[in-house]
Amino acid sequence: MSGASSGSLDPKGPSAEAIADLWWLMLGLGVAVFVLFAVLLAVGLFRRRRADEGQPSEKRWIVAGGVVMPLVVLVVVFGATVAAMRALPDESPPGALEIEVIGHQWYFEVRYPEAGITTVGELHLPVGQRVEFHLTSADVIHSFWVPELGGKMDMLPDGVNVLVLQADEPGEWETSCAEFCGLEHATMQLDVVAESPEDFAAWIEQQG
Ligand SMILES: [Cu+2]
Repeated sequence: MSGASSGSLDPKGPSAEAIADLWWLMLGLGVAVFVLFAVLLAVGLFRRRRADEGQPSEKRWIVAGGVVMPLVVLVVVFGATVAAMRALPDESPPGALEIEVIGHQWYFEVRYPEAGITTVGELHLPVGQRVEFHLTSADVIHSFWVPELGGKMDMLPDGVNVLVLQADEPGEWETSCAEFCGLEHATMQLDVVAESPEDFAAWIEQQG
């Protein structure tokens, strides 16, 4: 199950990959700005002020470091965020597999309407295809999140939220409810199994 190589920084599908790329970009920019300012601060602290130094250059530093640079960084992050959002699939092709996931206090109910199968605490999906998840809740608000595949999305008692996810390679991941939903929230877990379409079909048959 979840080991050293799992989580949202070990993406196994296109949605998670777009989000992870964005995360690395933001980390890189943050580190670059931090290092730059740490160096400038050190230089400023240890340098002797020359007697003939005037005020104008200080103003330039404030405009460059306090206005221009944040503006550039924010515009880059905004652009990358919009691009990542566009990369997330929000609809699935006609005939795509539909899986209903219903949050309960405190377990996940998983239904495969086409096959007429219901499981609890275990979710199987075939790799290499977009799957349409219909998320809802039987009681309070829960949240569905498989970090390796992307997401997360609320499971609401008064409606159905649709999330389209795809797994690019087989794997098994353990995840849990991502929204505090009562005393046993921490025990509300979901085992996710991504497998080849053949294995998935065999599993469906076995369940039926
Ligand atoms: Cu919950």
